[in-house]
Amino acid sequence: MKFKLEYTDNASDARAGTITTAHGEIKTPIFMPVGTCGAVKGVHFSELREQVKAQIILGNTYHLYLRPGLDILRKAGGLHGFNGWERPILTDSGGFQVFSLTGIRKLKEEGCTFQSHIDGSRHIFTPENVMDTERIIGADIMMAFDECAPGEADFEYAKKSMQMTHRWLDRCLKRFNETEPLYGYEQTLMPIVQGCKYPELRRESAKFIADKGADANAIGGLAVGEPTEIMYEMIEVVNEILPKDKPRYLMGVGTPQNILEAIERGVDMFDCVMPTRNGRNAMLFTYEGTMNMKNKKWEDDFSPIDPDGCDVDRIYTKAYLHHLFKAQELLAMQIASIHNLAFYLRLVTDAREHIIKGDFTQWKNSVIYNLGLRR
Ligand code: PRF
Repeated sequence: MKFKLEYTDNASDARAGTITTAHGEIKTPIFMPVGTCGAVKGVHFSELREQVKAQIILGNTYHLYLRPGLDILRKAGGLHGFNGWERPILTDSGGFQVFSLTGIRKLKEEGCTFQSHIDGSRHIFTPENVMDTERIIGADIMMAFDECAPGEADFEYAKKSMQMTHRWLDRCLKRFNETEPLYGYEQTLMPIVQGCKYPELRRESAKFIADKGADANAIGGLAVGEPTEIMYEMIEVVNEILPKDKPRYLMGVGTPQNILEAIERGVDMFDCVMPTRNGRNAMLFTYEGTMNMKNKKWEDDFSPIDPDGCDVDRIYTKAYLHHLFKAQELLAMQIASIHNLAFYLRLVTDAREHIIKGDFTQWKNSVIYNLGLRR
């Protein structure tokens, strides 16, 4: 994987660049739709390509390992072969899902034992077997196996957890370097900075990660319940240390506001379930803030969802979408998911254009103002 840093903003740390992978280019800043089980919920790949204009999607090691399982994935030629998505894929390592989805789990130096949320069966994830699994899934970008400590973790817990994530990273790197891609194209391993809300730990972690010289670096352990201002401060502390010539990925973030603030602080890549999950709950994101499509006020609003938006935004009216949600039609969730993902991609594409044009901060401030208008 290569990264070309093309523009840096004069007034902030915002940057625009191009990542090149075996499955094509990604223009940054970028938002990556979440396709946990190998599918972006409610959205066909044709819609992801043509309307959303997604350049890369996410898969999840935890979910794909449990179902369909490694035998099927290997036989299919990896996730690309299985689901037919031809563009880049990134896999999260399960380092977050094991901790957030499984009730009973045991964390040890060796790895993490857990019970499947599907059938209760017992499994263990170690840095080594997670690397092997991510090789089998065959994503262009494989995330390291980490512990995402709870937002409220005290300093001692946070420190021990971060140190273990660092030891796990060394084991991930060793296994990654000892193994080959299975399907004939290059994969890259992305390490993850941890350290909770403690600047001292964040600095230590960022130095440790930067020293590994990876092609790209991630910031984990944020947006887990800490105040937003603390999250922004941690991003600043970490980005001060992470190399400027490598992409930076803020995991699991966030609202349109969060994404713009993080871009301003030098983050290049994002993912979040919010556009699809909230979309399925009738919430639409727009440049004027959010809209609840179940609200009666849309009942007789026959204007398009967004005259400047993607196909679904121009084809369907607000009144019709309101009706579909009321009638619990599946199409409601599909339209809202496509709209929201297209909006998120438009947000990062617009951010990129303004970084290139040189007026990012000004644009960002006016967008943040407008995002707060409706509610
Ligand atoms: N680690 C991993 N995946 C993640 C996170 C993390 O810390 C987060 C935290 N926001 C989201 N997804 N592996």
